[in-house]
Amino acid sequence: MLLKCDKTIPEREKHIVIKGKGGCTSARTCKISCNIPTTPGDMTERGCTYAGCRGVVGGPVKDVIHIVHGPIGCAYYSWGYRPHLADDDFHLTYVLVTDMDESNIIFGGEKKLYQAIVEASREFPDKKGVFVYNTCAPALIGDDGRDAAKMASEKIGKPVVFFPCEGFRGVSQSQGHHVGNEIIFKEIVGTKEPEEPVVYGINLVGEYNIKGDLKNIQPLFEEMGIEVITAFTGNASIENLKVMHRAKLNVVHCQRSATYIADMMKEKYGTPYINVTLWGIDNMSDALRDTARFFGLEREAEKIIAREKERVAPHIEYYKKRLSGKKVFIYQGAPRAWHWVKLLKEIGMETAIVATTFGHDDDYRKIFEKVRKGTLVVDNPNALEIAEILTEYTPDLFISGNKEKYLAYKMGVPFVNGHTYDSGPYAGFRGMVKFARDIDRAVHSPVWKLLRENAGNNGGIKI
Ligand code: CFM
Repeated sequence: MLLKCDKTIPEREKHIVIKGKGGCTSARTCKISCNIPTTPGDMTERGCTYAGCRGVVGGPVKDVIHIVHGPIGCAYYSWGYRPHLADDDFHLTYVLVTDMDESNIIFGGEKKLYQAIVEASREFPDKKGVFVYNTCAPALIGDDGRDAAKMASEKIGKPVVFFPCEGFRGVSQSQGHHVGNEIIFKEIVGTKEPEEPVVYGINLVGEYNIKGDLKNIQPLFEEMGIEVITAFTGNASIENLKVMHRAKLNVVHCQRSATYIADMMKEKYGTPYINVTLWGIDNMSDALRDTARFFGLEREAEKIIAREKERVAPHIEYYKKRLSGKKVFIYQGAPRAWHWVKLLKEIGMETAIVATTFGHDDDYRKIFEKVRKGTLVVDNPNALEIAEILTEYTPDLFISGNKEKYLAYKMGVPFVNGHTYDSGPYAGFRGMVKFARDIDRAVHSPVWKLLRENAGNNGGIKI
């Protein structure tokens, strides 16, 4: 369908679908156009390949120096917005860039990159290696950054990993996840053997420790007797990545950004993987159960699940009473949009609108499987569409990110940040209580009533 604001971009029609209309009755029959280039002129909110590689997959690695090879803006705007925490937050503290300027564009930036790597590793001698992220500018002029990285690696005696993640490579940040997975797999994984043989070891793949999610998850696996070799890449050390090929099982959480490495490990090392969701009570229980089944630790898992469920149940009940029947609009990068449909039902909420920035067919299949008839599904929405949806479809809650937050506030729509979390962490059993509390606080904030009473017509914006 075409929204009113899209009269001048009729191409948007195939990106917006209502489940239950026009032959869209099930995950099999619902078709939506996705993962294709954005129509020129459409103000997409998508990021670029570099953003997906540097900001999502490579960036969280805590003990390497991250250097951006490109203009300063590429570095600055990719720094500091995603709270992928670690016990050493070096990677979030510093932003390093070769700062390519006009003369480098004319005469080349390879020497500058070499120098930057050598200088940075002298400045931070305790770091275990260097990750270099290539941007559009050096790629377009034909810099051989890979060669500069190789020479610098010989000079400093540490690994220098070059990511060819130039922004223009893909249609969104999703391509950057792929590049990040491939380069880490090819250049780091398997370069060392663990000191002790791994027996009950897993990797949590696609778990980025947003606002400390891992502290709600990892201890539960450990309590079952399962060692987490690495979380790819939340709170990850390059040393963890080197030995991740010895894990017995990959437990894949973000299935958009990290299934690539699980597939590559399966092919090369025969490591099986399972897909899980680590948000929500039932999802988290299933994740522990499925992992336990692989190792024959079912009894241990059930004990933990029962204890945690009992602990959170009264809280969940409390919020369920307050939130039942509320209508939600979820707009996330991709997987969280489908991960969260079931979890919101646990607190009585219905998802009425779902949108993703860079979802692929498999993400939308999962969305269409989970949502009920009448749900509006939107691929790669622009700001005008979001504003129209907020006014015409009047959700009781909008779960989205910083780019949309102030639009929602101005329009008087309760909002929770699903990317970086309001309080957080939201993963695991205890995280679900925090998620519910933040939702409750947003939905029942007295500010909305005051706004309606005092702001009157509010400049024509319907609230
Ligand atoms: Fe995976 Fe993510 Fe997401 Fe993602 Fe992201 Fe993110 Fe996201 Mo923001 S890795 S795809 S590129 S779950 S940063 S931690 S919240 S858009 S839905």
